[in-house]
Amino acid sequence: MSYYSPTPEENEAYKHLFTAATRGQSSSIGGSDAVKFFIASGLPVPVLKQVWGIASNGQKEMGPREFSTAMRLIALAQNGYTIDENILRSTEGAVVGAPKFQGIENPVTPPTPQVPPAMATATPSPPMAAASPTTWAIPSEQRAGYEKLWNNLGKNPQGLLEGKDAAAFFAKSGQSRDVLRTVWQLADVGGDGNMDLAEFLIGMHLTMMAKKGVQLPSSLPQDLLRSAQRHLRNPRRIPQHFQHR
Ligand SMILES: [Ca+2]
Repeated sequence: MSYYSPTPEENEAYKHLFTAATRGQSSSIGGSDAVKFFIASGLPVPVLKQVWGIASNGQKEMGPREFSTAMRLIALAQNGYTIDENILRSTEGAVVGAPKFQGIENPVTPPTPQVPPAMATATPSPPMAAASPTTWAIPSEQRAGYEKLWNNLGKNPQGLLEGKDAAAFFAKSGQSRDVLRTVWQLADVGGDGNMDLAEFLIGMHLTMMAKKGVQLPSSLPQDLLRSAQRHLRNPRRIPQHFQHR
């Protein structure tokens, strides 16, 4: 069974699309109606068949949950991902927004690109640009979200997130190249081009703050560094220079 858990924004968009697909008259949609609707995505029919195959979980009708999964798959395909059996897992956290269907207006305008689910729930963005924070320390509930993201990322044999994978991951935040460069410079404390967990936590938190409109610091705040090191289960992963603080 494979299901996608949409972010709140995606959920709104998917619900709207479900209503559009069923004309609000049914709590499920059958294969032929679904394909008729899916066609408006502009994707090739073989891709749509794959979408149906994965999302329907072998059922003849799709309820909202299966439909949401289909919407995720279509959005991924529209963003250039190749749909396969493992696509939901391999794209966990990927930011693609809601799928687009010709002739169907999406009432929810999700910020494009959206943030990965864990980032989205970690902190609600305030409507206005935030002032400089009084502390850069990572609140524990946000930290838990960041760690979850970390756990889902592929690592090299040393347990490190490689630079190119980190770059691809942080690019999904939708932040500008300049911001991402600053995040990387501050977060790769060890300067080895890879990220350990502590460095990842720093990178995540800086990215979240930048998303909230906070100006990033020019050097790494000590309270951020300290909070990233705290509660590490495997302190041996911390680069040596961390241990002097
Ligand atoms: Ca590093």
